[in-house]
Amino acid sequence: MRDWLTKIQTKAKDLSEAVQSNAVLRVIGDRAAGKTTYMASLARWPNADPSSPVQTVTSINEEGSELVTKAQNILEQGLELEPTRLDASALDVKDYTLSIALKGQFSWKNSQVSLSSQLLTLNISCKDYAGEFFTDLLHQAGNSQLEDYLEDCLQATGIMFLIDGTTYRKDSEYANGLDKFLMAVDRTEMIAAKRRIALVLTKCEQTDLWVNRHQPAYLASARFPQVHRKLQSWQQLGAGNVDYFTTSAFGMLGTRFQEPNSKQLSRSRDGTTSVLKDPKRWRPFGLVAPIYWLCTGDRHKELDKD
Ligand SMILES: Nc1nc2c(ncn2[C@@H]2O[C@H](COP(=O)(O)OP(=O)(O)OP(=O)(O)O)[C@@H](O)[C@H]2O)c(=O)[nH]1
Ligand SMILES: [Mg+2]
Repeated sequence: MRDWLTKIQTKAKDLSEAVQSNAVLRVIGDRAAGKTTYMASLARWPNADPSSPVQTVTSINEEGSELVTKAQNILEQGLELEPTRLDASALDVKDYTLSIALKGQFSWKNSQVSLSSQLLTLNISCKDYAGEFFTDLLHQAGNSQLEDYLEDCLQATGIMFLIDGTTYRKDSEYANGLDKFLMAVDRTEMIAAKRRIALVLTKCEQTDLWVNRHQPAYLASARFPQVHRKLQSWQQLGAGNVDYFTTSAFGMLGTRFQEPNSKQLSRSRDGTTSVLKDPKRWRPFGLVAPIYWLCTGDRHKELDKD
């Protein structure tokens, strides 16, 4: 018995020496792709599922706390966040610092406690640009504000490229924007070896996306073939790594018969705008999987099941 207790205590000590992984991220994407809503939902982390590998999401700086307040005062009141403004200089863009704690996993083997994965904390600082930054890439060259943004973006080790999954008609526009972005990325040598780009399809509680949410690479290649091709060839050139994810900041309602927890305000070529249908039962999915991959380079099986 004593022996057994000592083993547990030693493991608990190992656990307290948690592994930390830090990353500097940037979120890019078209107007209304869902970038700010994604960040606000992550910071708020509403109605956490007790079986989720995520233990807590904590705001570390004031900007992060402001996001939580926005989630409570706007999203949870059934309203939309306002579009992010481009007037700030790249250095003044809000930098949200969050800490995401993942649970360690125990397993029992031959009456010994072993840790299959250690407690891990992902510390991220993440800037969420206005969508105009991305659309301007398409139309303007040599604009000094745009150059500043690009320069700032390249300080990051990880880029999250968010696309509203319902905007498949804009595939070629996105591919062009991405082309310009990747050209700028390739111009710099900085930390190139470690650069990762996560393509994240948002609003995947929409039925047509929801059915394929567990095949993100397939969904990206089917819906956004030009974007997918561009990213794949960038990866093949050895310039960096790419992976694909599906998410919804709003999530689903119900357990057996599920329906989107979103009330549509508009749907057009430019995408879908919505608000939460039932804010009390708000539970997003797929928010942490891309961040985990951007931080570690590995996919997290449990987070992918979300
Ligand atoms: N259905 C649905 N709508 C969403 C989701 N996430 C965001 N939206 C809606 O998409 C619209 C745009 O969301 P924002 O988060 O403001 O988009 P953004 O990318 O920050 O846009 P800019 O700041 O203008 O670049 C709003 O109507 C949101 O409520 C989601 O997961 N599902
Ligand atoms: Mg925004």
